[in-house]
Amino acid sequence: MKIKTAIVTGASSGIGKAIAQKLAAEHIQVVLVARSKDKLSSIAEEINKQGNGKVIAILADVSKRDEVESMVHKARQVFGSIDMYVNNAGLMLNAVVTEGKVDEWEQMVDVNIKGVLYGLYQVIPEMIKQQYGHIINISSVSGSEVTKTSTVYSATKFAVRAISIGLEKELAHTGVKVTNVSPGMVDTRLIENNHSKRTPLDTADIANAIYYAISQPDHVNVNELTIRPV
Ligand code: NJP
Repeated sequence: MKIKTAIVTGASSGIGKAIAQKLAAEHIQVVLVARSKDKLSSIAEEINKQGNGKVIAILADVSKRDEVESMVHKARQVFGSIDMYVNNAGLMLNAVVTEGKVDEWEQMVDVNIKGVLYGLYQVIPEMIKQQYGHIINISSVSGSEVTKTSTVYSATKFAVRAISIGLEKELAHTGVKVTNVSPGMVDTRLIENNHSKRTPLDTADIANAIYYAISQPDHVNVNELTIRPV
């Protein structure tokens, strides 16, 4: 495995935390990114105690371009090159168009779409230069399906999937891989108000699927992963 260092956004809870734990357990050095200082510090401490991959925490709001730029800069100062970037930070707020909750729509667009692009902008040129890297974009099953309550959230996740599809073509022959991940329901705070009868997946199920994608041989690019509860 060529991946030695990874940045995981939204690592202060849920799926991002599980991805960071899995990568560190596989001896990858991880930069944990989110806005909650205390949560990030305690996750970093907990992972570092296990003594596998070293982990550091950097605070950043991914919807702020300058904060993403400075986070990636700091990550490079500590770890040198960045081999993997996991665009996981995301929000699912009230998404119904007819209720007109413009502030919520703007937050979702800013974090779920612009946040993804800001991260890519910072890491891709170096990955192309080193002829190696892996981008993981966390979209959703809502990136290919829309319900009457998910319109705006789905729009942002369709956008993430579109970015993954286009980026894979842009990066063909560069050595940089792109994987779009579409989770179904996963047991995190994001689905607090969900009343589905299916038992949600564990966050570790998503982390394990991502590890499958990154542990393939150099010539294999797993472009799409959809993971749903049975
Ligand atoms: O949610 P949650 P998940 N800047 O709320 C961070 C997708 N997904 O793990 O900043 C930086 O536990 C926030 O950190 P903090 C979903 O769309 C999920 O379920 O400290 N970070 C926290 O660490 C999302 O893309 C399900 O508040 C920001 C993290 O994001 C991804 O999975 C299904 C931020 C959110 O953790 C992880 O969500 C599906 C910002 N501006 C897709 N704003 C599911 N759970 O069922 C938020 O299809 N964060």
